[in-house]
Amino acid sequence: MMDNTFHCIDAHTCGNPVRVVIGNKPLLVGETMTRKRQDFLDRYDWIRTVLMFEPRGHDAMSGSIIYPPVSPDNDMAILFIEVSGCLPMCGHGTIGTVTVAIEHGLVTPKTPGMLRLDTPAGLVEARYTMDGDYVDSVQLTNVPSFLHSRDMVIDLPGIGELLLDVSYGGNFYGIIEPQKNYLGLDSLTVDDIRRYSPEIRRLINETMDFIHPDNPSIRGVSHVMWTDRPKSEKADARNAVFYGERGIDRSPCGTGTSARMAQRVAKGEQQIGQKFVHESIIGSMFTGCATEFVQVGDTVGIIPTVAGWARVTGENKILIDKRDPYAKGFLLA
Ligand code: PYC
Repeated sequence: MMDNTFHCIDAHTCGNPVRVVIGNKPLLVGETMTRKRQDFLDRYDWIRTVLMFEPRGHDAMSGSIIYPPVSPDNDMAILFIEVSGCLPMCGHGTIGTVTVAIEHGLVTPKTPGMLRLDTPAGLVEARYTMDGDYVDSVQLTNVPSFLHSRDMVIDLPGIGELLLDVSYGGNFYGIIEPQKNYLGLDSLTVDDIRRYSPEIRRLINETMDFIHPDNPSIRGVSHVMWTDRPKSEKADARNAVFYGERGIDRSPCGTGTSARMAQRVAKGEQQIGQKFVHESIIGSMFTGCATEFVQVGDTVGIIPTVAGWARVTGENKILIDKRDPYAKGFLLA
């Protein structure tokens, strides 16, 4: 029987929350992070809803649980928890988790300045720089990313036809660029993004079953990315990423940036080795690069890197009072 107290360190990565659970972690069964993720969902999903849903979390809440590595060559494993479930991979979550783990001495890197991470989507390498006792920045070498489908057309009630691509960067993304019926981010309110995106995701998933060729547990478009030209002169593009039922990423989205670079490289809009600075809905930035081509199933994809920073906001001892009718959390529909 687990006790009812969860020790967490709260942080944010370029504006998006990362709640890292460091105490009272459930023991998970399975030889891989894919199996452990399924075990968590089968037996311990209540921990996710306790820590991510209101009143302890919110619509865009996100976090992780750190585990020992599944392979002895690696440094640690990460299980991602967030409002919509357990993502196979989360870029902002990894940057935040690495920052917390290093700053709080939760892991001893086998190679100084680098952590090899087991995630449900595969191996991710994180290189970090220090500023005294603090982690200054983290650069991820993410899982192979690829453009899955291009030039799909959906008919969105109230808006009309939208042309979009589906690309993978650790999660599957529907990517919508400015066009006749979408004039750019300034033409949408936050409420518009929340209203249209779930419907778009539903329509995309109706067209076919999006399945990762090497890991069938990763399936379905979960995220919708609205793209635009940057506001900052330092950036190459801007985005707003929708996830869960109402979440909008405040960071430029690590798996989204990876998916976007895979799409851009496949369409000849970005070269291998070229820097890509991605700006978020709040103006924070990740620096990405497609470092090389890689084969993924029948498709040529890329190996993406994504760099950003995270800052710790506090230490959090989260309690569950058994008398609390909202102990397991709730979300507004
Ligand atoms: O950074 O990969 C990411 C991410 C996914 C959902 C929110 N952020």
